[in-house]
Amino acid sequence: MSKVVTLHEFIMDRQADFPYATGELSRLLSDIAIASKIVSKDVRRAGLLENFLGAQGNTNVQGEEQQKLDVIADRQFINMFRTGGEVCGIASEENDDYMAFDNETSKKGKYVVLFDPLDGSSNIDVNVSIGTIFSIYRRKSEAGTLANLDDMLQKGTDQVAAGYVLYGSSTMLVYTTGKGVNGFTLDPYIGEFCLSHPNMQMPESGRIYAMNEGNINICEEGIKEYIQTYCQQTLEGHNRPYSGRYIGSLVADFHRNLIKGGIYIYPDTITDPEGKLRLLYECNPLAFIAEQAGGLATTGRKRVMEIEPERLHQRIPFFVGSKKMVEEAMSCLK
Ligand code: AHM
Ligand code: MG
Repeated sequence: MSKVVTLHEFIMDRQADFPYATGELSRLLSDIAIASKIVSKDVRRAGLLENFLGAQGNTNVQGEEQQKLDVIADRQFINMFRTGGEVCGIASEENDDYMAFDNETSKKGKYVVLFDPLDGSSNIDVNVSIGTIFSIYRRKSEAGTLANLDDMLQKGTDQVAAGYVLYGSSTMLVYTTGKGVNGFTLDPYIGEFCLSHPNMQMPESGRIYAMNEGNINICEEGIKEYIQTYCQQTLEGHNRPYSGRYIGSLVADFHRNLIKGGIYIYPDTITDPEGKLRLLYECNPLAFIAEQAGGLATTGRKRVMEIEPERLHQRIPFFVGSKKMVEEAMSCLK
């Protein structure tokens, strides 16, 4: 039997990859793991607890209805970041503006975190996989001062680390620091994330496409062309063996495609001319992981990680997954 490697051990071992590391990033990743264990516990028991399921009764800055668990997860992560000492400020999909932590320890923190506390909100109440997505940057402002907007609006290529936690049939944490992608499964009996998916590689091509096809008539023609030409069966035969699989939780659709090969598409539409997904909280972190695993992430025209962000809640069209499939989809766009 091979030795069990816990996330904590793994993070400590990998710290040696960065000769000047002071341990702060390691501590931050460990804090994220702890917060996500608490959120995982809440997600697992939500149906049994009062005030955990259903709508919170207000909308977020993007006009979307917040769920109670969105808010619970958001508070849990913010609390961890505020008290951890490594983070000087955060921006979350659930909050209108970024937060600069004003306690003296946090002001010295080197990092900012941008995150979506609970992705796949529409699946919370129906016991379908949801997740947390996070992205870590080194601050640009001087240590000891308050974090500012420029710290938050950095390009994806500046990410120091990124990852997600999937609250699925098991809870998994997948992350990268730019040296490959590794996945850890939460062992509920010992309460530890253990290395289960070392050095994850996204297959170069796959057989799964994920898109909300209810939007097909309000997308540009190239999307329809891609789906019809590359993904769907023809009457004549079974020459295009793709399967449509759309969970409606980006993090779960992405995770499946990372393992099995596939493409996820959320293009711009007539009703959402910029697309739906958020550059900073969803697209950049998953783009970093996709690229580190050999996949691609584009807007259909441009590499996601090279976009210069203009606004915190900026949305973009998103094509992510197996390299060959994303290239095929892009070739259909004029
Ligand atoms: P959320 O962060 O509010 O949950 O929104 C993002 C989600 C993605 O997880 C998912 O892929 C997509 O929105 C689903 O949108 P739609 O219902 O329009 O297909
Ligand atoms: Mg989301």
